[in-house]
This record gives sequence, structure tokens and C-alpha cells, in this order.
Amino acid sequence: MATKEEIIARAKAAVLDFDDEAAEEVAQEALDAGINVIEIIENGFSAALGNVGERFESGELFLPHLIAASDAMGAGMKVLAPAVEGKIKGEKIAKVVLGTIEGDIHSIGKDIVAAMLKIAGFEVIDLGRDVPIDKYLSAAKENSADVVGSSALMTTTMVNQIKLEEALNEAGIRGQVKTMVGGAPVTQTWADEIGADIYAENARDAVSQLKGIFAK
Ligand code: B12
Repeated sequence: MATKEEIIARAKAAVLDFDDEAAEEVAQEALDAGINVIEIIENGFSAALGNVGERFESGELFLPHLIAASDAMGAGMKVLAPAVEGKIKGEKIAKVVLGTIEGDIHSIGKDIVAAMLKIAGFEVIDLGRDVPIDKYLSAAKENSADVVGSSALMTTTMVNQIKLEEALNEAGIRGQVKTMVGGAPVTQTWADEIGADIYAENARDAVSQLKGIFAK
């Protein structure tokens, strides 16, 4: 049987090779071998995608490569999804409404945050990507959410996180929820500037900050 390190290395390779089938296979093998899904996501798929992103930025790779790499990661994540869901038992720590902000279709980071929060015992209402501000509002109200989280991957869409703050205020529910922002261009300074309650750098940080607030 392959070791954990070998499986993680193959998960990385599947994304770097843009190979959906290999990603599915290695995800299944990771499950069969009882490897922690967090490790395969963070150290395998996500690490490889980070590498593809850097090579895209340096001009070595192009947009079709990015799409193919994120598709491969998506294929692997689909296989891991039931394991993530399976970990969700018992009483939830808090309810988190989460989505990628209006105008932005980058979903990979948000999906990782959603998966890690679920694993940690939070209920996550995942609204998907390119989420209209109104949809955050109705989901927050309907679910009596404790947290409204938004992801933005572009400098052109992070401004919509301001709209979300304003809309929650106008709807009179800003006081009942904590707002959480994240995504590559988002910083603590940005969160402070727009009045968001929580900024987290990555999924692990998001879990630990929310646990700090809600897990008593
Ligand atoms: C993959 C990718 C894509 C994929 C997205 C696939 C998908 N389903 O998500 C595709 C190919 C579709 C794509 C499209 C585009 N992309 Co693109 N893309 C990327 C890339 C390479 C990686 C993003 C990623 O997934 N990273 C991996 C994840 C794991 O990291 P992450 O998202 O940062 O998430 C982590 C943290 O940020 C945090 N986090 C994330 N969300 C949240 C939310 C909360 C609440 C919290 C607490 C934490 C948190 O936790 C996550 C896990 O640890 C980045 C470059 C980069 N280095 O960021 C460009 C990048 C974001 N894209 C960019 C652009 C311009 C585009 C396009 C406009 C390209 C085009 N010309 O068509 C379109 C976007 C169209 C649109 N309307 O949205 C630019 C944005 C520039 C800017 N203005 O800021 C970047 C920076 C590349 C570049 N340098 O030019 N892209």
C-alpha cells in the first residue's frame, strides 16, 4: 500500500498534470487509506494549484492551464466530498453563510474554507460563486446565520464586500451576524477599512478564529 507521502505527492502531480481521472483515483485511494482529508486537500491539491497560479503569474502557463488545473482539483474534491460531509455529526458550533462575492467566479479557496469549517463542526450554507448581495441577505435571515463570509479573489470584486456590509446594515441584521472576509487580495487592513469583523488568511485560520469566538 502506498504511503501517505506518496499519495499526497500523487495528488499534487494530478493537478500539475491537469489529470481529472488521476485526481479522482488518488482522492479515492486517500479515502481508502484513511488519510485525513485536510492533508490531502491542503498539502496535495491546494499546494499544486498554488504552484500553477504562480507559474501563470510569471507567464510560464496560460489561462487554459489554470482552468484545467482547477478542474482536476474539482474532480478530486468531488470524490472527497462525502468524507467531508460524513464528518459532520452532532450539534453545530455555529451557522456560517458563505459565498464568493458578486462578480467573482473564483470558487476554489471558498470551497476549501467551506470544507474545513464543516470538518471542524460548523454548519455551512454554501451559496456558491458570483453571489448577489441580496442572496447573502436572504440566506442570512432564513437561516439565522451567526456568520456571513465572503470570498473575493480580485481587486475589482473585493469592493463588493463593502456593499455586503452596507446591505446587512440597511437590512438591520448587521448586529446579529459576524462578517468574515477572505481571498488572496483581502487583508486585515481591508477588513478594518470596510468594518468586517473577521479576516482570515486561509482556511485553517478561518476555523481557528471562528472556534475562538463560538466554541465555548
Ligand atoms: C484558479 C484561478 C482561476 C480559475 C478559477 C477556477 C475556480 N473554479 O475557482 C479560472 C481560470 C476560472 C479563473 C478565471 C479568472 N481569473 Co483567475 N486566478 C486563479 C488563480 C491562479 C488561483 C486562485 C485559486 O484558486 N487559488 C487557490 C486557493 C486555495 O487560494 P485562495 O483562493 O486564495 O483561497 C485561500 C485564502 O485566500 C482563503 N480564503 C479564500 N476565500 C476565503 C473566504 C473567507 C471568508 C475566508 C475567511 C478565507 C478565504 O482561504 C483559502 C484556502 O486557504 C489566481 C492567482 C492567485 N495566485 O491567486 C488567479 C487570479 C485571481 N485570477 C485573475 C483574473 C484576472 C481572472 C479572470 C478575470 C481572467 C480572465 N481574463 O478571464 C477570470 C475571472 C472572471 C470572474 N468574473 O471572476 C487575477 C485577478 C487580478 C485582480 N484583479 O485582482 C489573478 C490574481 C491572476 C493574475 N495575477 O492575473 N481564475
